[in-house]
Amino acid sequence: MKPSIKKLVLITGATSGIGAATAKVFAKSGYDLIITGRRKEKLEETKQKFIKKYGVEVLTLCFDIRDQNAVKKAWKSLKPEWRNIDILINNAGLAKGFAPIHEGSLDQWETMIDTNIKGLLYISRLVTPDMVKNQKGHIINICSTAGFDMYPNGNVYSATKAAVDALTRSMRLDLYKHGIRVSQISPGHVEETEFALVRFDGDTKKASIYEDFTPLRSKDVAETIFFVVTRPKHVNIQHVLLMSTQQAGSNFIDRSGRKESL
Ligand code: NDP
Ligand code: 8X3
Repeated sequence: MKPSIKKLVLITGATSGIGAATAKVFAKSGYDLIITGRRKEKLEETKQKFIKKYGVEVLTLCFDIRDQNAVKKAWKSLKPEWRNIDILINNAGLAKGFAPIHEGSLDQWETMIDTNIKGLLYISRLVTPDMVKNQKGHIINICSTAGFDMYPNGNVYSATKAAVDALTRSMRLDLYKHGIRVSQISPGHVEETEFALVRFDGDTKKASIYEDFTPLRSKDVAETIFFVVTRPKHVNIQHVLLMSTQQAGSNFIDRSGRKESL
């Protein structure tokens, strides 16, 4: 179903996982897109595919979201009409490592803080002035169950997601009087992503964390995001916390086998 008015969505971290699945759901529905990430080829491949398959306009911005100047440069490279973002999806993020606090890696902590908190702030600071000027817009922050429900060895990743939650609520307080909706999506475990592989530095054995239960799929999260942004303008779904049926909390997962047919 095409939206009646063409809308522009900016999705950070659209080269894989939740961001890529979300880009597809929006492109399929006729939204124009700005997709970002560090992997240029993936962005280009997605762009060509969406233009051909869905007839939408797609722009790619390749930058490391931790680099304030790179984010600024990418934003400034956009023509003014591409800066009127209707929907900003702050999705780029990652976990690095899985160690107790007394053994954690400072480098990994910095990577998570710089990406999940500072990166989200850099892009939001650039996109929101035009939203305020236009008196409309919708921001979706991708948080996590980890931001509310801690688990052993999750420490700094959880802290970054708790910060995302604080920012979501603060951003809403700053922006609601300008007609801007701020929403948050907090998923539990999601497969069809590179999340675990990235967390464990490409160690496929350690990253095999979804084999004994059925987690959410990236498309489940993408469809939830789509539902949230397509409510009537007077409705703001502030927060969606979603988990697979076999997960009841960060520390409660039914690992008795995959139950695909649930
Ligand atoms: P993926 O690893 O599949 O995707 C992460 C995306 O973030 C990639 O597109 C990656 O692009 C981008 N990214 C990471 N670091 C940077 C950076 N420094 N600069 C620019 N882009 C970056 O994981 P998910 O899809 O699972 O993760 C998406 C979001 O969902 C994250 O915020 C994550 O914390 C959250 N989440 C994930 C859950 C899960 O179980 N998978 C559950 C709950 C929340 P590139 O590598 O090209 O730069
Ligand atoms: C990702 C989910 O539980 O691995 O945010 O932290 S978890």
